[in-house]
Amino acid sequence: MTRPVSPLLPMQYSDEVAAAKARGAPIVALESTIITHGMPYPGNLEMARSVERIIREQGAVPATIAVIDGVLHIGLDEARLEVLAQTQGAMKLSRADLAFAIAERRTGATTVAATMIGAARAGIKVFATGGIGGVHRKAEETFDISADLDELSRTGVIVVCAGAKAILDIPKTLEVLETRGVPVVTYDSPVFPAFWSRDSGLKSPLTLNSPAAIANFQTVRDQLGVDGGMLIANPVPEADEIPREEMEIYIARALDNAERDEIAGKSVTPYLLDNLFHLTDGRSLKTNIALVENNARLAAEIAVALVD
Ligand code: PSU
Ligand code: MN
Repeated sequence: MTRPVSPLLPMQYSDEVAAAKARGAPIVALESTIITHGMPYPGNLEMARSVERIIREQGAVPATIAVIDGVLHIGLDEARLEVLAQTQGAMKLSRADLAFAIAERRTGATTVAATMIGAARAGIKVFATGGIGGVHRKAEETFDISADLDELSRTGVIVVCAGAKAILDIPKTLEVLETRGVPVVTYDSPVFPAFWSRDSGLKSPLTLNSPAAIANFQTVRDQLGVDGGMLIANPVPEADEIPREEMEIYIARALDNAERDEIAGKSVTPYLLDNLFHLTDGRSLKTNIALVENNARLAAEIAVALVD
């Protein structure tokens, strides 16, 4: 059972999220592109279920966001989550086409950018994911810069990730975030993490050591009238890390394959993620799941701190 929200926008809260909203409980948004385009089945479903459980264990409520048959869902029940995890051919939605999918009654998964739009529309302030999109390597030729970065600059949601994958140009990604006025805060470490690895080799612009300090930083931004999102980078736990030098070999191969296959536009990120999954014999998936779980925990702690 879900409840319609607006007579105009086809948007539905899950019962659990509707109840959390009514009592002012902390809520954590989750994206769905990571489920449909980021990981293969059944690992994707396993991951989606476990992050939801972790968020509940921390005293917050999970809200996985997706468009199903033209309805923007804020929170998916178990049956819908299971169907989505096995859906072939779901659209990959960003700012440009989120409304298109709703208007045309399509089914699509939300990227970081589209999830931020849905979360903001639903009044959700914190969102957990794995890695954000960014400036691709050779962007000076391809102009391939993820709409996630623009969204972070304009939409007031705190996004917890594990840094950026080295399939991207991480220095350029950080430069764009700085230019657009997006705070980049690494949790409990002075170095910016690179998804599977704790160290990208780059210093983090900002560092904070507790969920309360992150919540307080956001409160002061609000008081100052500085709008837009903020990026929290949460390094993968040491036990689950894959060293940077090791990943770099696979990444180089995946990038070569993408060039050979002339992959461009929206397909680039999913292509590279799938390639890396196969190149590492699925080993990257274990790390991927561990870091999303780690981010879900921190995001829930921040959401709890924000309502305290
Ligand atoms: N990076 C990852 N894993 C992902 C994605 C990015 O390490 O699953 C997904 C996210 O949904 C992100 C999107 O918002 O890819 C970015 O796609 P693009 O580069 O096309 O903007
Ligand atoms: Mn792109």
